[in-house]
Amino acid sequence: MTRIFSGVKPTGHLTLGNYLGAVRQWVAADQEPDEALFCVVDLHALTVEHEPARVRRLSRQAATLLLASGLDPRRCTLFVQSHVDEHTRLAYLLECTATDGELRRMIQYREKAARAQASGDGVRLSLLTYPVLMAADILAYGTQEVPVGEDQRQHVELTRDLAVRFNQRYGHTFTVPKATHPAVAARVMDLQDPTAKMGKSHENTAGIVYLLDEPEVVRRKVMRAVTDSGEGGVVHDREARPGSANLLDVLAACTGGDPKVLADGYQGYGALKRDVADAVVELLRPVRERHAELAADPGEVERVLRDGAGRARALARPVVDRAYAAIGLLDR
Ligand code: AQP
Repeated sequence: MTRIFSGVKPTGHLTLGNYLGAVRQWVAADQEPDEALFCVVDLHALTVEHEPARVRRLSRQAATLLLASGLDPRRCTLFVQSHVDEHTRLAYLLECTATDGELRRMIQYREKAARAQASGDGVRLSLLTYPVLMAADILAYGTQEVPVGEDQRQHVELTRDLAVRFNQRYGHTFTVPKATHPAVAARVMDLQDPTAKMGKSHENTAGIVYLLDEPEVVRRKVMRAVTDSGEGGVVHDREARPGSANLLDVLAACTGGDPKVLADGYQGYGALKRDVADAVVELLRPVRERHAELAADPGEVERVLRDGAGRARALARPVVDRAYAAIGLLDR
């Protein structure tokens, strides 16, 4: 059995990008609880300006949505990052392994630091070190595979580099994980700006489909999606026609088809958008319905998270203790 770990940040409402790029893969992984770990990575939400009450609300909502999407607490461990201290304990050792230069090269750091600077906020130190905490999240569990969207590829590469470096310096301690991505829709693009990722913390929400959007809102957003002008009808070309390629990718991910083959079936964008809207509405319908049921019973979600944290702690502690011993710290 393969041990997998992945997480979602409570920085906004979960999007179609989160679902197709990551969450759907988590649900598909038929697992034992100790082999599949999924986490609401709340500490990562503190790396940019945030409102405490909102982070708390979004953390609870993210956990509820993950259950509504089909994660089964009998087959996986679902927990909140800040409930398991081993993540931050290990992060410090990995900060002693990473270099300033390699963290400054991270694309997400550059983009988010530029955004923070432009809005007049200082760049938090934790924004720079966030990939190290993410590496700790992953390495603490002896993770083999990390199912994530394409945008996390560079961070998982860094995690691999840190694991290899630590093992070479201090003796074999960590399993070296690899990222896995879905075959289509590994990077769902914003419907209003198809050259940018659909991101849950972006300000212009017109191009973002949220998992809890009502069907008519989903339809409106899809029907108003920016498409591309050009000869030759609907084609799948991510470079030259990012808008239509994105819609075809979403349709393919929802219906199980091949985006290039699907393109041949359309003469114009109107019909394509209508089919995409229908497919997304149907995909999200059960998630919304189940979310409403679960949200009515917050005690159940809290129980799942408490149990999950207990299980996660028991798995992470021996790995982190081994790392503390390997790096030269005295036993407690
Ligand atoms: N657009 C996307 N397409 C495919 N996969 C995506 N993921 C995120 N966006 C897309 C994947 O979802 C998982 C959880 O993402 P996250 O919570 O770590 O980050 P985020 O949703 O991108 O939110 P942020 O960091 O706050 O970003 P912005 O500022 O862009 O909104 C991950 O596996 C991710 O790959």
